[in-house]
Amino acid sequence: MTPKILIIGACGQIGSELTLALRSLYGNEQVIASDIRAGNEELMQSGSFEILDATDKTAIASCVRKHKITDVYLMAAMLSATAEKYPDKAWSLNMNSLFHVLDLAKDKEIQKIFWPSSIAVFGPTTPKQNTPQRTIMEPSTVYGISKLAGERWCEYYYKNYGVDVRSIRYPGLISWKTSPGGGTTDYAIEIYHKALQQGSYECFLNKDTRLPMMYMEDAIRATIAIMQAAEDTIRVRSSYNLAAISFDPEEITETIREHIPDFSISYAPDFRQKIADTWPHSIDDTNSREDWGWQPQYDLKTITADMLSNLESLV
Ligand code: AKB
Repeated sequence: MTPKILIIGACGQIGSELTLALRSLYGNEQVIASDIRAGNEELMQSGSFEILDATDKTAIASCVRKHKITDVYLMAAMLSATAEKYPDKAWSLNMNSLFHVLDLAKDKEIQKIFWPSSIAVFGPTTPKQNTPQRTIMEPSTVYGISKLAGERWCEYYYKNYGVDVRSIRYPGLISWKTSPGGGTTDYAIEIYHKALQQGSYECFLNKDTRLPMMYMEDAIRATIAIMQAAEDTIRVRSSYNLAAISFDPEEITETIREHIPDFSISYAPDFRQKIADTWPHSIDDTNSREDWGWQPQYDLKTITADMLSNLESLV
């Protein structure tokens, strides 16, 4: 059966690309986009859109009933850097929205949920290299605490109420279509914009801050793949580790210099350095590969070439 999808947070960095990908896969009329405010032209014109506050349970429930929704992708969240500034708001948005959707599935109003987690669930005591699926998890950021709590609730709703919720721990995501907002890994997008606009970039992380990253195309493919996988192949019901590449600001700079030889970088680490220092350097995603066939396609060189040529064509 073709799913009838509601995307909550459809105008954000992941949501906007996911909406278009799902519309081209299932048909425009099958995918309802929603967000607290309107999005870009392509998203608004390619299918139905609803103004929806992810913390408003009644509004989500009536949207689900109105459109006879089967699957919800809950993409609304406050990311790591912003969440440190607004802990209460971050907790309220990240947790309440999840409960609203989990409860709709528990009450059989929807059939399937996608909910994104993050490498932020790991903390300073987690092994940093090739971080395993199951390991020490003591996140020290508001965002990380909310994502870890969310993961535990997803597993709880699956085990106790049979809720079919599926989740991925996204690494830092790199994209050119929609800007990210309030993340610690956002430097890896800003750097391309500044390289083209002014030939230089002041980085808010130190040059050797190695973090797991992924191109948006890969992240969208992973999201669709986990949702299309047969129910019994999804054996991790908290959230799956997911990996593609890892690099630091110095390495991304080198690949940019292959296209813009006199690009220069300077370093002025701010409060986001403290966040990045608690996160893994690389991720072991064996479970995703074995359970639902995950395989990334983009490496740092192909990401850089694609980012620069697409951003260049926009100006
Ligand atoms: C962030 O930097 O907060 C996000 C994430 C790693 O979840 N990109």
